[in-house]
Amino acid sequence: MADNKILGNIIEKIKSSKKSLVLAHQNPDGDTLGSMLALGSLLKQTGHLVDHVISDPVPEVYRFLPFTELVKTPANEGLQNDYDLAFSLDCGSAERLGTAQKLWAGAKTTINIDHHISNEKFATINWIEAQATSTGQLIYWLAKAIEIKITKEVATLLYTTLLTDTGCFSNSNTNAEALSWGAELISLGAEHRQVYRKVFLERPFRSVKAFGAALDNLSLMEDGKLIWTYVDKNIMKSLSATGEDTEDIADHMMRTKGVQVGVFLREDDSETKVSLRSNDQNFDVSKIAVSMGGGGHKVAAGINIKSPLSVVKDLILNKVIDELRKCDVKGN
Ligand SMILES: [Mn+2]
Repeated sequence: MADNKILGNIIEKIKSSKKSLVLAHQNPDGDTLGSMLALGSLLKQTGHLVDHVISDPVPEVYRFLPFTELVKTPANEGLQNDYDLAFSLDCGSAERLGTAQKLWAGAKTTINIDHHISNEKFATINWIEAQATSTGQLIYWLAKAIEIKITKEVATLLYTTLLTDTGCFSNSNTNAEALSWGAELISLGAEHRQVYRKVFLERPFRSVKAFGAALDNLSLMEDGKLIWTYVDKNIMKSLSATGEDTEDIADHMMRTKGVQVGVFLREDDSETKVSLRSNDQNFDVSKIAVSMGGGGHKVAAGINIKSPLSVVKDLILNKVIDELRKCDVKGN
């Protein structure tokens, strides 16, 4: 459960303030976005004037969510930097706020709400709950504690944070508490079928076609332990596809039975984006990514390399094969 002392401080600040800024992280995902929009709505119910700001535009798959039309970029001329409170949602560090950092730093009080244990505690008040399923769960606890009615729209936003951070109730965040919280949100009117369809199923035609191209190019190496594929710049151009259109490919190819590591390459005019995946906790793809100037987690990492696909392909596959063979020698 929530840290009641910190939660009490936040509620006190909300009650004694009038103007708030709510911020999500760069390249927003369902948790940061859902938490930020839900908090914005709750603050408005308490009488606050609220600005919603993100460094990057809202991804197309999330534009069906309530209140996304309120989101502005930091360059928006209507923003006056005179906030009583600035809230950062689901960001591990101030850098994750991107170009919104200036607005954040200008607020009288900054409040950092997150569930990542690695959070850098960069605010006046830091509310970090590592056991929470999503940052959205902290917003739910806040709404309960401050006794604000959770509307159907807020329930839908919070359900989105839950569904995305549990990988549709499938990853290690999925437990009895996550499911019972989901049940509460549905009883509060969360549009659960729409969230699932929009975020996880429905894609533009160009995205489905790019997916097809990637499936067509799939190859196995190293006795089926390594899988890799690509979408080159000609295909991307002919489909008018963007990076968002190829986001599902890396995870999808990892469904292949027997596969330990996966590499997905997407080429554009100036660079090649590498996505690495691992099905094996002992094979840490973030190490490979970091060694080549990228970053990420054990099981999912990425690198952007300013070279054409033909060059990056050999570079990355050789590196992964090296690591796989080392891993085999160690007996993993
Ligand atoms: Mn999260």
